[in-house]
Amino acid sequence: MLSNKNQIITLASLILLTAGCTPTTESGSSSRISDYRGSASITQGLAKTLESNLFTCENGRSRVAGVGEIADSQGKVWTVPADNHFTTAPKAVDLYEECANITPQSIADIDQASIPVAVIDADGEEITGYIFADNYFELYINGTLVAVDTVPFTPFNSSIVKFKVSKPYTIAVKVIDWEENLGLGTEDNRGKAYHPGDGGFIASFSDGTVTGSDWQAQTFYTSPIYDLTCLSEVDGQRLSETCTTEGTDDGGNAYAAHWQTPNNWMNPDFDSTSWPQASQYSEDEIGVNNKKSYMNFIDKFSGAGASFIWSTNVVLDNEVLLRYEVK
Ligand SMILES: [Ca+2]
Ligand SMILES: [Ca+2]
Ligand SMILES: [Ca+2]
Repeated sequence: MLSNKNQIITLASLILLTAGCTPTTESGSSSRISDYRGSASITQGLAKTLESNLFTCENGRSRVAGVGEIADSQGKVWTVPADNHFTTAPKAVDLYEECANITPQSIADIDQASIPVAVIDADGEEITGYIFADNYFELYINGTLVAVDTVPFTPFNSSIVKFKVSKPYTIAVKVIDWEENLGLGTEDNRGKAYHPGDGGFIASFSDGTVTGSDWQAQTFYTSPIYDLTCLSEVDGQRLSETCTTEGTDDGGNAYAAHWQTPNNWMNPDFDSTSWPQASQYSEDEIGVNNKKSYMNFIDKFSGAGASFIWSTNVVLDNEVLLRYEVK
């Protein structure tokens, strides 16, 4: 019976090939996992929910920020949107967080002297950082997890951190563009059930350090992908520039590309020479002009000379690791 069935499938494929057609997968995608030749592990479809929601807004609306897992064809299990320390790590202090009723008009309204200081080096310089992430960040200084974002998904918030460290020092940041449809890289937005959200990260520090294209950015999770042939890799860059970023109402069978994060990626001695330089994005591209959590403190962001950064694809790359050495 089985061999007959296989013969029928082979025959059907031959007929399609003869007719000039390529057999498609059940999802209608024009590629199969077995045809993919890149370095990523590929998963397809919705992840299993492990944590239904990490954050509830006490004062307003927030998108559900869940965590899930999904296995690839080798059986390796991937956490989506990414492994994170939201429930266990020290939280950054909010500059602006409407769920907590923290809505100052400007930096002048912030009592900066009261911000706790994370001590990396007791005899180091005390440095203040101002951070806005779409959607979530985890900040490491010299390998120590100093603070994580208080809001994993939405509403958009902004943060202030203080740490004491001696130069040179390494800033390493995990940023996550969160997702509602776990494993699919999408959210219900703009009239589409599977709309790919976008990311973006900007920060300035009181020692003059700002985000820009001299930072490094590498992606570890890219989704949604509907045609695996749009993924490519050049000189360490994990590219998806020809992949569609359009929303759809039929995104349940999307593919996702995953790469293992190195254990020591946040440490000063981690060799990140193969990582690409960060890509810069404008405020218009990230869409912050209606976000008070950004605009009320704009002099600490673009006004301080910082630029929005991400990997090469601010829409499809959902887990990105950033590194920068302050000399
Ligand atoms: Ca956030
Ligand atoms: Ca995205
Ligand atoms: Ca987002």
